[in-house]
Amino acid sequence: TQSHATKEKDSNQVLESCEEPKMASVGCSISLENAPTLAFPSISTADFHFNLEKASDIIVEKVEEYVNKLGNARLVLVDLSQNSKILSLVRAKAAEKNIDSKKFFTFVGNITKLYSEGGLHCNVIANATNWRLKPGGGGINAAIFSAAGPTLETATKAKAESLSSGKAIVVPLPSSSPLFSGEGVTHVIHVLGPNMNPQRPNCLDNDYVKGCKILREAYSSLFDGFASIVR
Ligand code: AR6
Repeated sequence: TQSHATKEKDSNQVLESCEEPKMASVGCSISLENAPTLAFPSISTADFHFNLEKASDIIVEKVEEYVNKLGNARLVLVDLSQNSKILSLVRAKAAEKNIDSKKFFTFVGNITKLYSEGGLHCNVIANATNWRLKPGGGGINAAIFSAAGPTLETATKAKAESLSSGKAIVVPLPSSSPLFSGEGVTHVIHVLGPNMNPQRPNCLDNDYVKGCKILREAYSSLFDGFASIVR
């Protein structure tokens, strides 16, 4: 809609010109503002202590692999802070590849308020969860379960009781959830990444051969899950 497009374009959440694609010159390009969009966090790089250089390589590699398979759908890497190191690393590495900046970009904002505060419409959001698929634990998992309300927990339980690392699970969000009505989110995809934090379950003790393999699997499962919704 007009107001939607205006809101997205004028958003002050857009902090760098390369973050949110500008409208191309008139007549040259179709706007993707209402295209199916997956907003996802950098999996495992905060509470799970995964190395940022290695994670950023894997994010760019997996985005490059999937972005053209997804038609007009968009992939958006989100983080809370303008100073996010993972966003800078990914932006720099993505710029060296032939990735369409209308289909993949980074965005600064709270993943639970991308439309209401950032004007960015994302119908699907990814959650970096825990193996129990339970609310809490801090980070993005706590934020998403809390913003979505108890219906997300119920809908998640109906799909699975637990998740193994490297896997993702697609959960349709009930329309009664405030994330659905307020933000336009129709699905949450829970992803469990590799853990390098000794204080958390299943720590890989710095085994980055295993860790990188699992992180690649995690992004593949996430993007496959998104593809299954887009189709
Ligand atoms: N909006 C956007 N990005 C966010 C938000 C938010 N509201 N909150 C955090 N991030 P993390 P992990 C970014 O720690 O490393 C949980 O306790 C954050 O800056 O949430 O995979 C789970 O229960 C970082 O870039 O996930 C698991 O036990 C990214 O999201 C464990 O943490 C992921 O940070 C998973 O750890």
